[in-house]
Amino acid sequence: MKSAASAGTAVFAAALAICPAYAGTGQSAKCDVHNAPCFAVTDTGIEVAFSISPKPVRIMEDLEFTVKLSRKGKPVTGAALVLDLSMPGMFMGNNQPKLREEPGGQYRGHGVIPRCVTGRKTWKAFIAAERSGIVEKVSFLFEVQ
Ligand SMILES: [Cu+2]
Repeated sequence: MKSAASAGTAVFAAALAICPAYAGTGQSAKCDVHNAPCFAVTDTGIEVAFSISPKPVRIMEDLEFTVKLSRKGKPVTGAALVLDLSMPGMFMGNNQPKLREEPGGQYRGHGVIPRCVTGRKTWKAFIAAERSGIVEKVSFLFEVQ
């Protein structure tokens, strides 16, 4: 592997090795939200880092959701974000924590992941970022505790 151009790139590359990148095929990247941010790259090269805290991530707790957008390591600002939390194959109500933009291409908000009556723990985070009329989409699958 070539040496990374910057520390940021190195961190991103290392994270990709843990969490496979979403390749724009309509599949969700699996992600271990309890240990590290989820990473994906959109078709147009926007890097998306998604994290939930506090960790481990538990249902029925006030959670903070953070999405960080960058391109080649530089912050992507001014995007309108939608974060949609759902369970694959099951309607769990509308779970869309509102994310507010902060400096550095970071978008943050709060919400609660509800309890599932079946006891299942797999959730999907769908993120759409709209900027200048272009919508970038990624999604991640993760397990809650
Ligand atoms: Cu459910």
